Amino acid sequence: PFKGALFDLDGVLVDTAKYHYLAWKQLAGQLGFEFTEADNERLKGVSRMRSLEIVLEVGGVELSEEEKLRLAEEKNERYLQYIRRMDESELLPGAKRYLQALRAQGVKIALGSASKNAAFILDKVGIADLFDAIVDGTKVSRAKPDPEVFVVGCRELGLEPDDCVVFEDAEAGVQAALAAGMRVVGIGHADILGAAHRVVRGLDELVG
Ligand code: G16
Ligand code: MG
Repeated sequence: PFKGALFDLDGVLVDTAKYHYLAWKQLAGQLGFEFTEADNERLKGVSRMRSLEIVLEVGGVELSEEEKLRLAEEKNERYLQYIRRMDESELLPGAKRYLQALRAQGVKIALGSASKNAAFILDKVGIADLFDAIVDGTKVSRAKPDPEVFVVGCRELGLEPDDCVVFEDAEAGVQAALAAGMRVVGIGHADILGAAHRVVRGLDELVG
């Protein structure tokens, strides 16, 4: 019933949130404050620079623009140390099978992620070749809940918004998809993703 599927990365296809968390926590430690897993929830789906601002806000730290750029770079270096070790075993349950099933049905597939490391991660976990288009933080500048990432993804697939379904784990991502005029499947809990047309616990619920 749909021609295009747009997937968020972190929280839908892989759990990179745990590596973002470790990298941010180390950075906070270096600046002399605690950064908890509850604080980390605020970073999901949020861009790298905006994430840094939230982390600094948690620690009550104020820095110059130049210092912030340096710390964001440092965090990314730490994050990449975890990402370089990723392999297919880190795909979330059902992710690869669902992508393959959609392709077999002729559905076009795009990535719609805020991450600047998205293409590298898809490659590491061995699913890059299942995508017809990759739209990530290197291609778009407006963060979710702005619909830009999904609007561009849909256009790159050569489709219209009402041909597309978005798979998202973050509330801001669900809002972005709705603002783009698309149907949305929330991945996670209905208490957070209630605005989605349907909510499942994971992609494994969608494959037989
Ligand atoms: C992901 C994560 C965010 C992260 C962002 C940018 O978004 O959920 O926590 O800050 O990417 O990542 P990077 O520092 O690699 O550019 P998404 O949209 O894939 O859920
Ligand atoms: Mg996500």
